[in-house]
Amino acid sequence: MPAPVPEKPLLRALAGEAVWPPPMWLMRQAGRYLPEYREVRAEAGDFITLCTTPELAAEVTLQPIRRYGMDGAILFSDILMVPWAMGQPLRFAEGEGPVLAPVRDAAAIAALEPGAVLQRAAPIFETVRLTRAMLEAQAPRTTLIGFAGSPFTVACYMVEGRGSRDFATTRGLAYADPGLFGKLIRSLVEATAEYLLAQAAAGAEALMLFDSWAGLLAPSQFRRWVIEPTATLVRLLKKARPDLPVIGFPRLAGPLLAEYAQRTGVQCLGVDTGMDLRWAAGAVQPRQALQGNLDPQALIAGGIALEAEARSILGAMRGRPFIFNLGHGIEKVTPPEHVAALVRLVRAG
Ligand code: 1CP
Repeated sequence: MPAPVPEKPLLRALAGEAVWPPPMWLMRQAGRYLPEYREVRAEAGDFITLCTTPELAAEVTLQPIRRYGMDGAILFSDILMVPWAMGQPLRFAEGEGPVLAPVRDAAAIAALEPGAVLQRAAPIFETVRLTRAMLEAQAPRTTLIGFAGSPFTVACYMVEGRGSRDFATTRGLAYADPGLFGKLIRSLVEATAEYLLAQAAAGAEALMLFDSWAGLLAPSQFRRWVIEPTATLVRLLKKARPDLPVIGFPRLAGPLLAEYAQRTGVQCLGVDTGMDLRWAAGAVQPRQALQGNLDPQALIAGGIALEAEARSILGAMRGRPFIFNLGHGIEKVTPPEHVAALVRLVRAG
């Protein structure tokens, strides 16, 4: 039996259709550049409280949908909520980013509780349920995107204990003790599959895997710690939910994007700001959608610079399955009216 044709533009693009004008949303579209986000964030006090209070998290997920009518709404949460749900102590320090108790040896890995993820993350699944219901009532053409970090990128934060420019400790551990690092990665693959399937059961219609630090790896390590675990994860997802499209975003993958696209089984490739979209189109299958890749700095600048960049992306992607997005998360200093101007431009095709 052929799969039913979805009505939502973003789901149609993910199914391989060249929808035009292309559906759009922006990575980190709910966030500090929006005054209405800052208000709810202040009310919640703590970032983890915001992520685990379904009414507040659903509200901020919907803010950019109300303001701009985006085609995609991304669950408001964070990639670090998986380690948090595995019992790794986590806090978000003001102006400093995430801080975790580092996991670097067998004892620390053994202390993790992957089996507790579904129970601890229950408020996040409730956010998905609530958000989907609100979208059906208020924006029925908008697709709800669930997400998680990819095993490698999440492992980066778990091992390093904080953000880093090069995640040298993590990459060093992967070479020095691949058995131990592999154990952490396998445990993340399993926990992440369960976590994403629970989001899907709660109403997420597509899933995105953020692999922000994939491009730090040497090719041999990229194959071992990015492509292989992602392929396993996607297989687990597809076994349970063959209908569910997956967007993979191996940031800074460069030419290895082609192998990632071939071997992981994702329907859509997120393209980072530094990659030429026409090259990416040649590196993936014609029915695999691309998503990206406007420079967040062009969105901050606005005006003719923004217009030229957006038009060049549209020109390169017309006639193939495509989702307009940024090449990296939106910056805090972005003027909200520049986002409105971009939406008008993309909607005009
Ligand atoms: O106080 C605050 O408001 C904290 C800022 C913030 C926000 C708004 C953090 C802390 N996370 C988020 C939400 C978030 N993070 C979303 C949902 C919002 C949306 O897209 O609209 C998503 C999808 C993420 C994903 C995420 N978190 C990534 C992958 C994407 C990327 O930007 O590379 C990563 C690496 C993180 C970790 C993280 N969480 C927060 C920060 C500041 C960071 C980066 C830490 C670092 O510098 O390494």
